[in-house]
Amino acid sequence: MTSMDKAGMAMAIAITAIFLGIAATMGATQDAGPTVSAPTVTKTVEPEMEEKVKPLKSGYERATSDTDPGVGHETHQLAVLLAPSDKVYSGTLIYDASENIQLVTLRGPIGADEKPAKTWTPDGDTIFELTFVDPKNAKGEWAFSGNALAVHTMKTTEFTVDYKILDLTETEAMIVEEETVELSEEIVMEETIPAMEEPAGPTTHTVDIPTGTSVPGCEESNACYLPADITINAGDTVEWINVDTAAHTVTGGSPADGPSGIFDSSLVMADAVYAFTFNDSGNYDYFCMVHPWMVGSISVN
Ligand SMILES: [Cu+2]
Repeated sequence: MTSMDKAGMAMAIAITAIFLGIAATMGATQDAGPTVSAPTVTKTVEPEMEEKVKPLKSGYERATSDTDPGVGHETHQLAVLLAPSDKVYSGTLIYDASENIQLVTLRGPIGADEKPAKTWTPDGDTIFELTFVDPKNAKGEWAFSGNALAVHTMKTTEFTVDYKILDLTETEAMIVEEETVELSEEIVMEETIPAMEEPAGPTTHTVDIPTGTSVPGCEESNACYLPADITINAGDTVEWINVDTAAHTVTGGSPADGPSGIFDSSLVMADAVYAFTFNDSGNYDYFCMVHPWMVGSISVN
């Protein structure tokens, strides 16, 4: 039992006692009949057991996280709720986790010519488009669509999530021309489900600072920031997540010309996040002051 439940129960008992007290008083003043004494309310205090595992509510399933198999996500935890499939799932996820979680869907594998804002790969070759929503809560619901569904934390410690999936549909992935139609239909469907979604206005884009970037090598595949080059709209925010164990910076400018002064994270420690909102359109190069081979760019429409 949570302390919340206990508080609620104590309050219910207190209210009942007050009510019975009033009833007894009224009975006494109205007909001066026999005094009704309120029954003694006894509450059995349950022994304080450390309930580490809460009971699973009916209709829910429980999943436990494991190390995120994604490249560059080794310090994260992931619980896969719907395993990657060639079918497109959609539905509403109801979740109740042991800590704040992020919500993830994958779409793919995608073609090499596609350049989505955020990707996830188990092996460096098979690339999925990643949709990553951080509602900053442990409990809620999410209307999702994708080839896989998972929940995630940026921690190394295991979490559990109780969940159920409402209105789950599975549709065959179609050839590319038809898939466009398929996806737009799903978007319409999602809009009819009131749920926590990324708002239609300015959005937040996530860029990882991957592990191992403190030694040269990532620049060969333009992977020192992931993705290194993204296009956003004016007013959007970019969040850089340092997935690496080393500290890095996100500094506007270039190693050749030095800092532009437009934005500078200063040192972003392991697992820390730096965010900057780009209000003006233009091209913004940036680099890491500590590791000058690390470069990226933000193109703001
Ligand atoms: Cu760096």
